[in-house]
Amino acid sequence: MTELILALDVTEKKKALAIANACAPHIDAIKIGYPLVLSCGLSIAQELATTRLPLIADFKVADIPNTNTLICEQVFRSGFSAVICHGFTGTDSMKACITSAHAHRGECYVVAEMSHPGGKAFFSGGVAEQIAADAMIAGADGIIAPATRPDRVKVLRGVVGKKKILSPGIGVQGGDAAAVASLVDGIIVGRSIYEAADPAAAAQRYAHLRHV
Ligand code: NUP
Repeated sequence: MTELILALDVTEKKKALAIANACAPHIDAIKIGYPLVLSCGLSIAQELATTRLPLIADFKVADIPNTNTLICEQVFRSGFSAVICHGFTGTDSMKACITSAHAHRGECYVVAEMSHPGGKAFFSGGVAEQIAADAMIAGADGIIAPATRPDRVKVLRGVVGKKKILSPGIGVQGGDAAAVASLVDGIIVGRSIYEAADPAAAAQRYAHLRHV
């Protein structure tokens, strides 16, 4: 089953809560990043608890192990159920996030390759494969791989096997949800839903991909 994950990158609390609640019946999780947390605070996680959906903290944590632990402890104490970290920092830094996640019965996803055009500059030449392999060794629950490059998702699937792949880059970034949904465990959609005139209807339009 492929989950539909809403990337809630809006910065106005009222709007964020309204969109989340309207979309909730059609989605499986909400991903929150710096835009919303920096404008509303970590307490937004508690306010979104009414949706009863898992909340993923997309902080792309990328520091030394001790700092990563301190960051992740705040994330999980705030009510998030998963965190996204970077992998180029090495297995010790990744492990700090993974250990913190698992101590809180949460999950940790590692960015293997980014979806934007510039993502090709450094996440190339075998780097993404190595990050994905290291993430598996470190015990990550899954990776982030680009919906904008389904061929790369297929390659990275070969590295992570049955572990989860969550995939952003659909819609505004050019990725085709239908082309990638069957390859991954979760599609991440932001602007195509939250910028729509009717976000709930937009989410519903992706909902048929939830069970492919
Ligand atoms: O490689 C990545 N690409 C990406 O777009 C890794 C990410 N975490 N994201 C995030 O996914 C990005 O920060 C945004 O929150 C979401 C995609 O949003 P949109 O392009 O659908 O609006």
